[in-house]
Amino acid sequence: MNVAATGKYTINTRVATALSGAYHLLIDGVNVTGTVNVASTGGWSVYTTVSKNHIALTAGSHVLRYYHESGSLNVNWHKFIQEVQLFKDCNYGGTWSAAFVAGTYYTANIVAAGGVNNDASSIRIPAGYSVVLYDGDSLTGTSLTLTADVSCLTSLSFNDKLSSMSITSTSNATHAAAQSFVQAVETAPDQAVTVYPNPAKNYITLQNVKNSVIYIVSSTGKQVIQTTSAGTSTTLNIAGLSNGMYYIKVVKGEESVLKKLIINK
Ligand SMILES: [Ca+2]
Repeated sequence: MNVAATGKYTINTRVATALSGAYHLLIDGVNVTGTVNVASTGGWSVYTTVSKNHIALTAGSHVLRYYHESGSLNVNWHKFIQEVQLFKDCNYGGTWSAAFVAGTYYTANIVAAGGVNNDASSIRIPAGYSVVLYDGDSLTGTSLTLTADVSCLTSLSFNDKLSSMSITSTSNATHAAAQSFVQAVETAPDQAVTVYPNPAKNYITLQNVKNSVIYIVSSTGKQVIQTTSAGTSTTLNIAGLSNGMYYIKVVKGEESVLKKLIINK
């Protein structure tokens, strides 16, 4: 994946399971989420969003890996949302910084997040947020509304004054820039063809594949299965395939859909 801007990120992962499962995410080989346990969501296509906050990412190219620990999960997509970040010094530096998702933060909350009262001098505000700073605790006193980065709060007469703040996410759409850089990692969420379970062990079921040709290709590009489905749904035996990442290509007429498949036995 390509990270547009250095910062702290919330990673939202869309998952569904009729059973339960556990996974973690690795970035450049480092487990950044810890074990994430998912209880039954009520069905293989009943999706819920799991959020992991304050993941540090630097600008540039990184390798994101999904590691399936146990159970069975359908994983639909990962979405990265950059968080608001306070810094001790101007120009986003200093001996402390603290990251925040949308919400209300009194002095105690800012301190709990790693910040210091009356000490912030710069703030990162990604597109899609509105932040109101207050010089008193509990959203009191002089306030300042911001919607973009400020490299030095001295310029707005708010240096070393912040004691509480309110962060509002103004639009999911404006987080698209953060989301777009992972679109190659997972398949699009709304394609009609569905595959479950995914990650899988010995069998997978594909739905909405009437009159389609189905190919399974290894991550190195080797075709390992080819079959034709006459019915709307088909179940394939994949017991002979070893663990790893595969692509499922479903071709119907002139349309084709590519889905990622993880095999983990
Ligand atoms: Ca300061």
